[in-house]
Amino acid sequence: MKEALLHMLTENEGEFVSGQQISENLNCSRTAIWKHISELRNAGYSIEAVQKRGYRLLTSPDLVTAEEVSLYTGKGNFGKKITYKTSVKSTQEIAHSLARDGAEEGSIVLADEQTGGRGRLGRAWQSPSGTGIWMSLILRPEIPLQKAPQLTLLIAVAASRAIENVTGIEAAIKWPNDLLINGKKVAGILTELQAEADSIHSVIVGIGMNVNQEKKHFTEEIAEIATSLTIEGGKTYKRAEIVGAILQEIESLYRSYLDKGFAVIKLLWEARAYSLGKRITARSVTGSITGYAKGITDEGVLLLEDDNGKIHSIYSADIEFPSH
Ligand code: BTX
Repeated sequence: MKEALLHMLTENEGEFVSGQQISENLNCSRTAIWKHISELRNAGYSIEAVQKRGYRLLTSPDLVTAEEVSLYTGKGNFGKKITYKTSVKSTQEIAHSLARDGAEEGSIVLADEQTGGRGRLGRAWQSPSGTGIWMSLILRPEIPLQKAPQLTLLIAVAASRAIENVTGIEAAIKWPNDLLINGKKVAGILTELQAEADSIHSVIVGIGMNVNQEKKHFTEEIAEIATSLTIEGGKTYKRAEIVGAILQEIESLYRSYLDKGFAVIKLLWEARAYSLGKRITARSVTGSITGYAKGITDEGVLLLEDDNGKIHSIYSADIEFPSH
């Protein structure tokens, strides 16, 4: 109801919508409307109320609540089910539990703040309140287990396209899961599976994106390596709009991927790849290899040629750029 009311006010932003129109459209009493208007105002929406004219939305806050995000999700199915929390340890945990309980594909979990946001290999992901997008998306692809890494690349392409659509800024992809602007990390992707033997029950895709942070918001630990859309674009952005764009891009690439396979995604990925052709060091738990990044395989595996001309397949690693 609150969501439908916000939709009406947003569609007519700057114009008055009469109480009668609202109560007819939403089939509710004047008292109920007033209650929801008060709630929206408390959440930061500036809504003018004038007798005999009705309600007019003047400005809306930068929120990633279900009602705000639903304004931007378009006609697709992704983002139809939104779980929003003000503060959580990690949206991944909630999404895992929803997926185990049978949540449908395209359901998302969003939080304004994460107190224990996680990256790969148990690393921490800084997710302060009011600044970024901290989101987990549930997918249920019918693909073999070994193809799951392709999804990380697909998500990276989709997130990079979404950034470009909304802000005009180009973000490059550093294999496998970082989005970089001017060499600094603006977003990270964490793909986790619920699977058994060789079948996937669900894929929980975690996306962390720095949107409105200023340099001073980053801790010393990441100040030199991290950036945000605001730092790069010189203005603030509506997080909900970017969430909507990410979901629409993911859904369209995902449908094409399930239909036609990885080839198209691979081309799109390569066009945005930051590390291809560069000298890199791939560091993993088993050791590190330095050489030239030659490309990715149809499975999404990184190919690295060492100084003896030997090609290594890298399934999982952190990529660094050696200074010599
Ligand atoms: P990653 O392991 O590739 O990156 C983690 C590393 O990135 C950290 O060790 C730190 O150096 C750096 N880092 C930490 N926070 C930030 C930040 N805000 N911006 C830039 N660099 C940072 C990347 O893992 C995957 C991150 C996924 C995060 C999402 S948020 C929603 C979902 N919930 C959750 O707990 N994780 C995912």
